[in-house]
Amino acid sequence: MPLDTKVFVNRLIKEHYTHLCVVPCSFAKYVINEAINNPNIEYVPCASEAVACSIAAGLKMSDKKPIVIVQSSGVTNMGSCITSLLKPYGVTFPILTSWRTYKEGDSEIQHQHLATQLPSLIEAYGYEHTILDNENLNNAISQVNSCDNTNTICILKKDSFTKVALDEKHIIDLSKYIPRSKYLINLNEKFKDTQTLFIGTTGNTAREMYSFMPDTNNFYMAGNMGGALSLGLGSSMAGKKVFVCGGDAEFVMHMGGLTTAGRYNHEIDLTYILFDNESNKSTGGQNTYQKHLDYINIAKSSGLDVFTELIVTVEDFTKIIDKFDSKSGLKFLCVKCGVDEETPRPPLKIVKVNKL
Ligand SMILES: Cc1ncc(C[n+]2csc(CCOP(=O)(O)OP(=O)(O)O)c2C)c(N)n1
Repeated sequence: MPLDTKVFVNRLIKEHYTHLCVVPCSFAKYVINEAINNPNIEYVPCASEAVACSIAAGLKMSDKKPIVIVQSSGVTNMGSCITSLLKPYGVTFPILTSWRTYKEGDSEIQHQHLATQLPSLIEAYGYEHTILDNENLNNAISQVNSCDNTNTICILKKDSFTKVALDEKHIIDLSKYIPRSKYLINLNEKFKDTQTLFIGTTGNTAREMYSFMPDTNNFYMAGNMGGALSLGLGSSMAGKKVFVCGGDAEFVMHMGGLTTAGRYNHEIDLTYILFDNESNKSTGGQNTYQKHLDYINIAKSSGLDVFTELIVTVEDFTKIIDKFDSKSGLKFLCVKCGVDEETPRPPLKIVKVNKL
């Protein structure tokens, strides 16, 4: 029996927890929905797990009671914060991580290593782990409380929480935007059977490329979230013509990569297409809450050659892709897109290539 999510979150509130610092994982989707719905705990969407951990440390050191929720793949990102801030300064708060399992053919390649090694990673950080009791609420709450005072990371198993839908007011309406598939089909037409390399970022971007760009030269980066631009930079420095198709959550995860890439503006041929659907589509569609960001100006001030208008039509998309295709440099365009139906993951044998 999964834990009743609303009761679980309300018990956390009763225990005076104040903030949930989160990078979404589908395993924690319903806790995240409840945290967004519930006005008595603050949902803090974070660009990366490193960011989540540092914000939580700042909150805890300032007498608040934060909880961090992340995916196992992101525990790696927290390594520096854990080993060089939390441990030496004796800062503790509950860190809840999903534990993504791995089944050949059924799971993403990014989860293979930690599917067995997550406990060893936690141990290497000098922490212990406990698996959240998803059958007994009182036990679960006391486990979270114990993580608040000790170096213990709490692991969440799949299906630990009952379903909670987002309240209507938090649901994003993207119906006025053209779905991403239409833009990808357009790229497929233009670049089919060419050597131009398309890198798709983790999440639904790469998945949809597999369905809608069958004839282009694609690399599906199902993992290393936030690293796609830098992967593309390396490849373009080696002489390849590269397009990176990214999502808005992936774009910000390691945004420092932009500043490095910008330095090589005049030496490479790389175009970053940001597909902004305002959400983490692949982990449950949570809002990224990034309306405060001006992606185009962020890219511009990092030294990229940007198309200054937000793209909302396939006609404009085609024009600007043609223009960017005909000149080299480090180029950036931002497409506001709607949401397609879920598409299948590319099969492992297609993903698992180590050459671009
Ligand atoms: C380091 C790390 N943290 C979290 C995740 C879980 N995760 C996978 S995809 C994704 C969101 C992707 O959203 P976006 O980049 O906007 O693309 P979309 O799926 O919306 O197209 C998240 C949070 C992950 N794979 N790796």
